[in-house]
Amino acid sequence: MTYLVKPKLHHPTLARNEAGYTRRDYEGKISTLCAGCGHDSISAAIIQACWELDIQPHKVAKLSGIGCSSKTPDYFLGNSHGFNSVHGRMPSVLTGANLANRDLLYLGVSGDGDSASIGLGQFAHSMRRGVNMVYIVENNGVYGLTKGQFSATADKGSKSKRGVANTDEPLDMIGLALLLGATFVARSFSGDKTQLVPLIKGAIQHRGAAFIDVISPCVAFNNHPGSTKSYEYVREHNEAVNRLDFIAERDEITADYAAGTMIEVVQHDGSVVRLRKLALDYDPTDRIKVMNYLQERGAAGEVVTGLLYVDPQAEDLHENLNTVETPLNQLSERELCPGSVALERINASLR
Ligand SMILES: Cc1ncc(C[n+]2csc(CCOP(=O)(O)OP(=O)(O)O)c2C)c(N)n1
Ligand code: SF4
Ligand SMILES: [Mg+2]
Repeated sequence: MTYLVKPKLHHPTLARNEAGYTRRDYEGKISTLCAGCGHDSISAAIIQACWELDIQPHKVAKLSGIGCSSKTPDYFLGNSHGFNSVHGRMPSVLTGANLANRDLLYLGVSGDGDSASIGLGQFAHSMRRGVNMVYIVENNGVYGLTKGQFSATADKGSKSKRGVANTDEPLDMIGLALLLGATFVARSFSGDKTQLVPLIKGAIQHRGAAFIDVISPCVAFNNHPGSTKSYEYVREHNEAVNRLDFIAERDEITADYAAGTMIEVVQHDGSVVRLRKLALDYDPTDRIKVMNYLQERGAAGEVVTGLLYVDPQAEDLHENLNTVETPLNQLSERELCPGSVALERINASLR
C-alpha cells in the first residue's frame, strides 16, 4: 500500500484514445516495489492494453490477494474498482463479484505464492468454472513480500540467493490451467512488452477463464545465477511459439503475413487474435497436443511463451448457470425473489 499519489497534471497535448482518456488516466499511485521488479513492467503492460482498447476505467474491477504482486493494482487503473482481498482468496471474491455484476471487466492479479500455494484450491475452481476474467499470475518463484522463500513454482534444483537448492517438484500453473479447462492460456515474460501487451488485450476480449502466467523476476531475492526465474535465465531459455497481433473488432484487418505461417483466431466479440507461428507445427486450439508439447519442451529446459491455448467459442460461468443478461445487482427485489407461493411450491415438490 502506498500513499504517494502521482501528480494529476499532464501535458494538454497527450494523445487521447477513443474513450477520451490519455494513457496517464489509466495509471495508479506511485509504485513502492523495488526498482527493477518485473511486477512494475506488468502493471505498465496492463495500462497500455487498457488504454489501447479504449476501456472505460469505471467498467473494470481489479482484485488481488496478498504479496508484492497483489499490491500492484494500487499502481494502475486508479479510477477503477478494486479489492485487495485475503492471501489466496482473490478467486472466490472475484467469482462472487462477477456473479453479482457481469457488466464489469474482471482483472485478477496474483502471485505464485498467492495462487500456487495458499490459494491453489481457489485458483483451480475459478478455472474449472470458466469465470469470465483475466487472471494474471506474476510468477517470480519466491514469496517476495516475506523475503524470498521458495514458492511452489520454483524449479527443482534451482538455487536460492544463499545457494540452497530447492528439492521439491515445481507446480506448473500453465499445465494446471489447461487441465482445469481454462479457455485462454498464455505464458509471457515481464521483460517482453511486445508479447505481453497483445496477450493481455486478447485475454480481455476473451469470454471465459483467461489465464496468463507472466514470469516476473524478483530482483531482491531471485535474480542470481542458479535461479530459473531471473532475467538472464528467461532471456536465454525463452522459446516463443507465436507472435501476436491483437485486432479490435473496429480495426481493419490487413494481410501482411505469409500464408501458412499465420493463423487468425476470431473471438466471440469479433476481435481477432492474429498469431504468427514461430513453431510451425504448433496448434493453439488443440488442448491435448498443447499439453504434450509443453511437457516435451519443458523437459528440454525451454520456457515456452506465447498464446499457448485458446478456445474462441468458450462458454463462461454465466452461460453455464443460465443467468439473466441484466447484472443481478441491477434487479429489484421483486425480480430476484420469486415470492412465498413459489417457495411453497418448491418445498412441496421436495416432500
Ligand atoms: C494467511 C496468510 N499466510 C501467510 C501470509 C504471509 N505472506 C504474505 S505475502 C506471502 C507470499 C507472497 O508471495 P507471492 O504471492 O508469490 O507474491 P510476491 O511477493 O512474490 O509477488 C506470504 C506467505 C499472509 N499474509 N497471510
Ligand atoms: S521483493 Fe521482489 S517481488 Fe517484492 S518488490 Fe522487491 S523485487 Fe519485487
Ligand atoms: Mg512470488
